[in-house]
Amino acid sequence: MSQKIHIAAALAAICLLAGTGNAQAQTNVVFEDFEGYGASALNFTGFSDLTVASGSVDYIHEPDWGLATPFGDGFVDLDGSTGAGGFLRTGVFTLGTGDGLVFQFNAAGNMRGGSDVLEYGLYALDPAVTWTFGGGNYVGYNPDGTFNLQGVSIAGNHLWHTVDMASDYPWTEIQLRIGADQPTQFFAYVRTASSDNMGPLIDNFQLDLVPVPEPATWALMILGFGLAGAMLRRRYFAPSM
Ligand SMILES: [Ca+2]
Ligand SMILES: [Ca+2]
Ligand SMILES: [Ca+2]
Repeated sequence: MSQKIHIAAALAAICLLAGTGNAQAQTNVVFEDFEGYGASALNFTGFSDLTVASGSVDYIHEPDWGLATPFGDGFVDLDGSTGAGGFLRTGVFTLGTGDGLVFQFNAAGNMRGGSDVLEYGLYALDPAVTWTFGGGNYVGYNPDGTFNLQGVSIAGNHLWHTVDMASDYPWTEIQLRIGADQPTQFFAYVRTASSDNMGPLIDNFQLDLVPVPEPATWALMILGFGLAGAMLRRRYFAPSM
């Protein structure tokens, strides 16, 4: 067999393994752009992938309210119309050991007056599963494209961050990245303690799971690259036959 064929075979093996890696790529499990619910509705609870666990939220479909959104016509006022701010959460998802997640959404101030505190975070269902900075289930916080741990709070199985939002706080992407070093059942949430029926605005609520490749896959990929490198060296540096 010629060296060219050896190299082609090695590259094909690498592509195959890379393909295996892609099959484990980021999996979107929640994406809620709030575009599909018809007319605006106070104290709305009919979201496909999200539950109003306490308080209330309003579904806004512009131009009904005259508020600005860069993301289509539909979004949410996190403080509904019952005088009790909403707690909006996902269903329960499971992270395996070594898996990660990306939780992100867009948020803005209420655009009507006063200021609110927006809180978002994660709860692990098992109180024995605790979040930590580094040692256990770890956390990275990414508010503006920068990756750091600034501002995140942890108390056992509860991890959260709060943002003070003046009414004119501009639409901002908020992102939380987590990795698990133990099997972890969890849900993600946003909530506000606002109780004047004018709360932070929320859009594009998204949760992605990011499985990490199995160690065996990494070993095969490293082996594959090593073989290709060895064959390329032979091709270009071995004495001609
Ligand atoms: Ca929207
Ligand atoms: Ca409201
Ligand atoms: Ca408020």
